[in-house]
Amino acid sequence: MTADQALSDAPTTHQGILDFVAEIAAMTKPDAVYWCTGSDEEWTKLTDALVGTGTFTQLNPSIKPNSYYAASDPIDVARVEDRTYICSVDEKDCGPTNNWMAPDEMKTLMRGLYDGCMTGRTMYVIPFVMGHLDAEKPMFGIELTDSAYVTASMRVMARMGSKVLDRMTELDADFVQAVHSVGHPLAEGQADVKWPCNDTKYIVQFPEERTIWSFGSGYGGNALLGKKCYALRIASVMARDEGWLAEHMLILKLTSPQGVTKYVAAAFPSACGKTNLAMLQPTIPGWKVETLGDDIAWMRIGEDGRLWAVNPEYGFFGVAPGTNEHTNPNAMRTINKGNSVFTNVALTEDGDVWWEGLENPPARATSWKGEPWTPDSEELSSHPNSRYCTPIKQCDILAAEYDDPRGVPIDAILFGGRRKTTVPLVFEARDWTHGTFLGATLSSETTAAATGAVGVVRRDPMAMLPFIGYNAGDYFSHWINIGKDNDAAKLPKIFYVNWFRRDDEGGFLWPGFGENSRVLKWVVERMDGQAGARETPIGYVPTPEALDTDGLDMTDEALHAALEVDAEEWKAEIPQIQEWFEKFGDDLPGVLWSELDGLKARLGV
Ligand code: SAT
Ligand code: MN
Repeated sequence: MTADQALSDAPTTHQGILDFVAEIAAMTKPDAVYWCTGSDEEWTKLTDALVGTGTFTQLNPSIKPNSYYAASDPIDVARVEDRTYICSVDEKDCGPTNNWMAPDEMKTLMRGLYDGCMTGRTMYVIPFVMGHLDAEKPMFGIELTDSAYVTASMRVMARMGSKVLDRMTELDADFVQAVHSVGHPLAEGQADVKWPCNDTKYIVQFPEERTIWSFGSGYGGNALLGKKCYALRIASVMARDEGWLAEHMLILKLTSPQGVTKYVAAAFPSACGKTNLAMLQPTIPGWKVETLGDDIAWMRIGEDGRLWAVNPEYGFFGVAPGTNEHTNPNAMRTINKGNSVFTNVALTEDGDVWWEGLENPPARATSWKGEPWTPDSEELSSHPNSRYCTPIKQCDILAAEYDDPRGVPIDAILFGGRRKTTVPLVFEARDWTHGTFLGATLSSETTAAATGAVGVVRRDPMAMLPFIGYNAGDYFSHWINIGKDNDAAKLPKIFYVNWFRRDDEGGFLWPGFGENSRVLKWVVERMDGQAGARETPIGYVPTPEALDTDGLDMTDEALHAALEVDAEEWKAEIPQIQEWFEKFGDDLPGVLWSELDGLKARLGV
């Protein structure tokens, strides 16, 4: 496709955008180029087309208005971490936790894959902004994709369309270049498949160029490039360079019965209940939670010295299985309003969706694999990483501050993982550096959000292991420096939580979900110097009396077990942490070794 053909409808004079579109169109050779406006008519056209190709099934409008069901190819259900690369100029900048290839080598390889890869398809040009369009420095991107599914999903997940493009043109703005192809060209007359993708997949970040090249997958985190690729991997590099933080964190607002408001950010690995915590419905009387975000927080030190957070996204991309009226009533209300896309769940006979853990199993349904399913079936109806994609504005408990480009000042940061043993329900770090140590050594059992074995304990620093766009050792230093360069008293207090500790029979010790409000209450009271805690080798753990257990159906024994710090279990962690730190060689900040020495000394090893 010539530049003239690619740009014939271009609604912008921004030379950088025009050059980008012309270059990628020349390489990928789509049949047509379409500039997205973000309008309702466009959504209708896209979704109609997706129904036409069989990718989408429209759900029953009287149950879920304007909503669609999709089932992916079974080889394309999650992020592919082994196919994800940070192609920094210098290999050292990618660090020991990422895959690396020299940028030129990767570009040569991918140009081979991209050559003609959009033949028979339309290339959609999606102008988007992560965060607010009227932010002091709006964070723009252009995603070029040959997937209508991705285009429709991007409209839910990010602010996009004509308004964004006009502003980019007006400002002659810099932007992140994001290229995506499903890698499934269509020869003349060749019929499309429901879920085009390719056995070969590459999810590649070029951090210095602020560029993303993705190939072969249509799945969320691999294909909606504003999300993990931009707002975490590329943004973490920008944040390092500019002195802020791009983190895998939810943001919530907590109001006490006395009307005192606190803002909490919390990092958990994918599929560990972040969305549920973000929209938690407290079980303790008088407390109120409002949400600002469920996945990503961009945090900057404000003029007042506090750490201010915004959610750069515009929608929720939540794990469906396990979501129900008990675990997340607010998510249920949000998705029931419609305007949503459901992927890899089950489709019921009345045109609704269902997944494991949802109330009222249907007598019959079609599984995510397209097979007949009944409650007696041995196979799951839904993939464990099946997702709903729904507009954040539909959430009844969205905090009004969501619309404030300055964001909210964070009072507490929680780090959490999924651990059957060792880690108590909650404890407080001694200070920012100790909190950074807790984040840097965060561990969790793996989940279905990424391909690979499930249930294996791995270190997942700040829940950012798959998302740090540079050397993780330098990332830890960056965290330490935020503490050093700012007034510690104004920075958030750091806590560590574990909702997933088990008893000897394998049952969960803590009921979780809405009851987690009791832990949030302790956190808030702790910050105000009111809540009791005992000092342990790992930090400050609530005394059983300090935790509000009024009306909670839990034995004293279970409560003690949930809060226990077992020195032997922690001693067993030490060699694992040591081994983890050794990976980073000289790049690991020395103060983290000192923190480990401190822990060892307190444990008496
Ligand atoms: O990577 S996704 O954004 O698709 C989901 C997740 O892992 O949080
Ligand atoms: Mn996530």
